[in-house]
Amino acid sequence: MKSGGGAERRILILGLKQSGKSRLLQCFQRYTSVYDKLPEPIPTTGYNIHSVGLCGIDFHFWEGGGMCDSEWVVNHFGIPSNIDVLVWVVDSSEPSLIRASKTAFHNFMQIYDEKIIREASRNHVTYGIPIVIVASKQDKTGSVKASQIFHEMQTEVVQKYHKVYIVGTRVPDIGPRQGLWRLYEILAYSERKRCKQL
Ligand SMILES: Nc1nc2c(ncn2[C@@H]2O[C@H](COP(=O)(O)OP(=O)(O)O)[C@@H](O)[C@H]2O)c(=O)[nH]1
Ligand SMILES: [Mg+2]
Repeated sequence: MKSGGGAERRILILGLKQSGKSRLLQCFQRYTSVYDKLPEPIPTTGYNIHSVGLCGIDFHFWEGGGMCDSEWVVNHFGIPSNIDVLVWVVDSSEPSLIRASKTAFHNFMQIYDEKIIREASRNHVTYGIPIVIVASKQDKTGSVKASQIFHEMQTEVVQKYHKVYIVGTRVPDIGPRQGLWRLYEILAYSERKRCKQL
C-alpha cells in the first residue's frame, strides 16, 4: 500500500447484505476515476479488508459480509480491534428492510459497547467511537430520504455515548455520485466521545 503519511484511520463497515457496503469501498480505491463504470461488487465472505492512502491519511477498511447479516460476521470473526469509526449502511431503496437493519444495528452496538466496557474495566473513562449511518442508493426511485432513515434507526440511546452522523449516498455503477466527500470528511476527522462510563 502507498502510505498516506502517518495518520491512520481504521473503519468498520457493517449493515445488512446487499445494502451497498462493497460499492462504497469501491469509491475508496486509489485509482478509481469518477468516469469509470464501477463493476458489480463480488459478494463478501467474512471480512473484506482494504487499505488505501488518501490525502495524507492511511485508511484501513474492514467490510463485514457473509451469509447472513453483520451479527453473524461479528459472532464468527470477532470485532476488529481499535476501530476509529463505524459505518452502518442502510439500503434506502428497500423500506421493508429498515426495521431489520435497525434491530441488527442495535444488537451490534450492544455487543460492541459491552466489549469496550470489559476492556476498560480498570479505568472508567471510555471513548465512544463515532458512527456514520449511510443511507445508500439515494438515486433509486422511491428511495427513503436520509433524514427519514435516521429517524427510523432510533439512535437516541446510542447517541448518549457516540456521536452519530447521517449521510445519504448515491453511487450507481455509472453517472453522478453523491455523499462521498461528506463521508470522507467524517471518516477522516470525526472524534470519539469521551464518556465517564458506557
Ligand atoms: N443504483 C445504486 N445501486 C447501488 C448503490 N450502492 C450499491 N448498489 C448496488 O446494490 C447491490 C449490493 O451492493 P453491495 O455493495 O454488493 O452490497 P453489500 O452486500 O452490502 O456489500 C449491488 O448490485 C450494487 O451495484 C447505489 O448507491 N446506487
Ligand atoms: Mg459486500
